[in-house]
Amino acid sequence: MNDKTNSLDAFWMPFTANRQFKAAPRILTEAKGMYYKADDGREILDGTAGLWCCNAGHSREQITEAVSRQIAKLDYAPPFQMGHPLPFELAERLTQHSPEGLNRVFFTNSGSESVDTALKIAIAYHRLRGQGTRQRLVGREKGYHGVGFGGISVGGLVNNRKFFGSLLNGVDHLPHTLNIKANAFTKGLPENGAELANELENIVALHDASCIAAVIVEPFAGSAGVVLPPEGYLKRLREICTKHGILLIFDEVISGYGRIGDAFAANRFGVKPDIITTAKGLTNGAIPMGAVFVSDDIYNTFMDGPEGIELFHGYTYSGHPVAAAAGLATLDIYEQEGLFSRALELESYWQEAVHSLKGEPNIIDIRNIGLVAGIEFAPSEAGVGKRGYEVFLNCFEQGCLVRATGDIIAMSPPLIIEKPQIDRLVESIAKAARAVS
Ligand code: PXG
Repeated sequence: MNDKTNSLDAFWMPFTANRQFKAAPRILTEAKGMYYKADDGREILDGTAGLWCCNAGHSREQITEAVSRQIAKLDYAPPFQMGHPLPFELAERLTQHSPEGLNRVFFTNSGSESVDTALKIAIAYHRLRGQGTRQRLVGREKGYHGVGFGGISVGGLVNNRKFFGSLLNGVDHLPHTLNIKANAFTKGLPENGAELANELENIVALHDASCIAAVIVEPFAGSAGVVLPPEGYLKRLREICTKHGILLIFDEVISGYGRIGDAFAANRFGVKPDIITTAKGLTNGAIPMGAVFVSDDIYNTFMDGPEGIELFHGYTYSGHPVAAAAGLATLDIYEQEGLFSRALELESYWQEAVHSLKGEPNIIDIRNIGLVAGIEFAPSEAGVGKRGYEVFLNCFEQGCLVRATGDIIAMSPPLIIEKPQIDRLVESIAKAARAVS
């Protein structure tokens, strides 16, 4: 046997430049509160809540203890034709925060599974109502809905699609809403672009509403580099969906659990979808879990169907006891510490802080909502994404973790962040912008 101890070769890292990383690795070994610790002992201020998931900060004792207790008490129970208490309790508790009427929860293990679950439920729902021709799905350019075949088909990021063949049939895409020319450096939601939702009418005109099952969008796009909905856009989308009997799915894998100052972006924007997909912040990132919220109407349609199993869908780990325990402890923290409204409390401070970067070298747009910011750099001559990556590396050297998507730096810190830490994150980007320009 070879001595492979500490070799980085075997692990094929996800969404990572493996060769580049393994030549100069960045390894995190511990985390507490707002900080990671790297393997060289440095403290790293977390500007990304891990990957948009550790909303209550890291290694929270309540979660650690709940998980430890649960794994010792009931490590696993089959979720098909059997039950255990925790997912019932968690679903009930979660629906106290979901939009009115979205009171039914299907558990998954990730955002990608939540998305595929939602798309399947939407198509099956129409079939049960005698509208089986409604099979088409509508996504949006720049959308990210995870990496399942359903998710990449409705998604709108070319690199996530182009390698993987013909994808799902019967998918259309709305235009994205990023318009830097018209909206650059807008604080909060951009004014221009609500009419882009009308494009759905053209898709309906092309296929007929009787062929369309659902529209799926992120209330704001995260992975594409923080693309916000123009004022009035989501309301318009809702109106058109309602008019044509099309289900509206909000993918809140990033926007859920307090990211923009409410438990769900749907609440903050005052627009009620028929289905909400979530994951990430559901368990504070500690244990993988996702949840799909569906309307009573959808759930009842299945319950009024033929006797027996109503939905032939589910995962071995749907509602896993340990994940559900993490979810309950996470929700306790969110509620006890008022974290669902904290992003709103900090929003204006955050907004002014990130917009103070205007004028730093090569910054062409700054976008923000809640505790989210996207800082867009002009691409360098070396190629698209190179400058963004250099800024990310420079921030990391300074002890700050931010996320680069192409030439956009995204920030989404844990909701427990304090103002001096906001200042520090912003300063690190200013310094990086000057250093790499
Ligand atoms: N939907 C949305 C809106 C997401 O943001 C997923 C689905 C998929 O979730 P899972 O748990 O299957 O990964 C996501 C994931 C980034 C980044 O850099 C964002 C995600 C994942 C990785 C990186 O913005 N979001």
